[in-house]
Amino acid sequence: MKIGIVCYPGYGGSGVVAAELGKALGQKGIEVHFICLERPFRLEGILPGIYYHEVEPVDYPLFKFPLYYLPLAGKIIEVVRTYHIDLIHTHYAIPHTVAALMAKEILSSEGKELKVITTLHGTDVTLVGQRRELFDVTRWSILKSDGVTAVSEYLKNVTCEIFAISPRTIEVIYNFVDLDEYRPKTDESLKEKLGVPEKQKVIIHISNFRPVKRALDVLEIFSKVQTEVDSVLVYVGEGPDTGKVLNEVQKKNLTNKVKFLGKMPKVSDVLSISDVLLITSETESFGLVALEAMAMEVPVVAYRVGGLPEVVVDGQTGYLVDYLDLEKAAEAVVKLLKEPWLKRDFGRWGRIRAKERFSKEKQVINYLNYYEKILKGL
Ligand code: GMT
Repeated sequence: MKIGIVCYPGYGGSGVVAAELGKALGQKGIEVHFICLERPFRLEGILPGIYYHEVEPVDYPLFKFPLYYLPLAGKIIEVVRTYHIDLIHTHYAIPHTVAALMAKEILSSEGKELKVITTLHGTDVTLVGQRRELFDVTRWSILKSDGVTAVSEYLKNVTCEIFAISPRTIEVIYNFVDLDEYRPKTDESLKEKLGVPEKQKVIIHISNFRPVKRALDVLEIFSKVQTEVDSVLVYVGEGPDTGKVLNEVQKKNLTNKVKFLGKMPKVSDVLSISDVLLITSETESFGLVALEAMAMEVPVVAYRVGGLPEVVVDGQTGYLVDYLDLEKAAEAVVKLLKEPWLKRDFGRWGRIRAKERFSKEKQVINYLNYYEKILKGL
């Protein structure tokens, strides 16, 4: 089997899932061709079975913005023709699936049958796809794909509801974590490197700081927590709301208790010294970072939204509180920080759950089976 993967290469869950899936398929002897704007940040070095093809946006004085979607379709055609690819797997519907479907149509006129599978990741349905100008295009791309997967039951249901796409079936294939890479480890020097005293507890938030992540809520919750427990807040990632958070940290006089580490390609080191992961998203189709934390035995405190209840078990691997209930979220964090046995217990259950339901091995096999089904036209 030869496949093409189209994804956003930057800091985001969909790119991480696409890159990790591609690497795992390559290790199984499948030829995988990534077709992206840049090399995905998780695809470092020489990897078995992995090829990378760069899409060059086309600029011309007449255009207001460089074109991406059409050169992407052109690149897909070129790669499919050259390497005899059977299937394109797009991550994030817009505009990737639309470009792949255009390539499929063009190639069919020369007798080449190309299958297109779309994996919906979340905001392509819940935010971007709902914009009036993109709604019909997103719906069409879902209906015309040969196969569609969603990363949670929540996302499958919300997609069917929003786009009224029955009888189109959507397969749920959960996101996954590499349990060898994300495993608990003790390296005391990491805390020291961050300038955090050994006895101080660490609360961590990892995101792209888009408005949907509500990164300011994290600070509100932390400002309550730190009055009760000696702790620091570590922010990992960067994005549109970083400036707002920086300002608010200064206003609250918390500069010596809040650290900004910026973007990091791998978060396992920083998770290994964390006591609680805090997620305050308005919606989250899955919450890959919650799974990564659980795999590392770090309990999660989050709002009960989207697909998070499918990942985090309330009262067992973390606490889920009502949306915007900052008070309850702070109480939950304090409880976990004050009772080390509880944190340990939740952590262990988190890793067990990650292993049982969201292991890389299991989900990669699910993708492979789905590819075979679609290639056979079933
Ligand atoms: O908003 C993000 O965090 C980025 C976005 C993406 O497409 O990269 O994340 C979505 O896909 C991830 C991987 O499947 C999921 O774990 C995230 O929950 C989802 N984000 C949202 O639904 C907000």
